[in-house]
Amino acid sequence: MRFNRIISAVILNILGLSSGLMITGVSASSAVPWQKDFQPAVTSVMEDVHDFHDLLLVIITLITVFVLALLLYTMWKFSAKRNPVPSKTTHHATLEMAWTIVPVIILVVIAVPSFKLLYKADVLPKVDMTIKAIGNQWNWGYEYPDHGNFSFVANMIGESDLQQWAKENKINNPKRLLETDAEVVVPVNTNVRVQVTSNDVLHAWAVPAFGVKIDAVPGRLNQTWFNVKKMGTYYGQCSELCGQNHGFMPIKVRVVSKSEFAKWVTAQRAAAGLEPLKQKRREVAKLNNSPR
Ligand SMILES: [Cu+2]
Repeated sequence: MRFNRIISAVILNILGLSSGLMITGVSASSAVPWQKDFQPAVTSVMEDVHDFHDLLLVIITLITVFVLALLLYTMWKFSAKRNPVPSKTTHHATLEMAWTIVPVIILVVIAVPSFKLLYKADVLPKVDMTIKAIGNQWNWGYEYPDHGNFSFVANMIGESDLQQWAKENKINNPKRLLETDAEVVVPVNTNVRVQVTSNDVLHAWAVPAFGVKIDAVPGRLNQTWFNVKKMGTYYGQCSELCGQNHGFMPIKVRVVSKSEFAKWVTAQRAAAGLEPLKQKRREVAKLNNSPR
């Protein structure tokens, strides 16, 4: 699909819609000024979204150019000047069959990768760990049920506090309206299930670079998954109009190595007053080995 990506880049550039991101492959974890194309993909689902988008852009461009050419040709060839006596033909069986069957074929060509992608995004593979995101007016709460069920709430760093916060946490170029006081941390190359729900109204948990966007519905548990291939910090936002502070409940996910994740979990468990994981595992092993 690399070919489609290049063609799509060319088309977007001609239309003046490209930020140039995809040609240079510059990595960005959040939206950049004047960006029109997607953020770079860091999961295979989002890579497939890119591919599908590129395929569609090529198809619609070909159709648009073809229809435009037909229109121009018809306007020129059958103008009153060149064609003073119009033909009275009203039906043409072959032509009518063609303009029915060809679009059907095009739709089938589009439907196959579309359903494949829907299925891939919707059906969870074997998951390695689960996190839970809970929408609140106006922040996101998180739980780590596989790691002792510690939880935290991530609030946005307000604009007035941003520079001070960045200085204290030694962060260059903090992102306005995207930074949070607590981060979701997940390990790289791991199938992570995200369970999403809400405490009050509809919200949506979305991280564009992951190709993830799922509604947070009160009283209901939705789930999706991602497997991030590249370590880094990725940003998303609540993507369901949820009220006056809808634009101020960002999502910040830090993807780290597995060992760094284990260290983070240990620190979170300690902060929550839970015993370290290893000790607990040893106790479970002892229990399993003891005679019953
Ligand atoms: Cu919301």
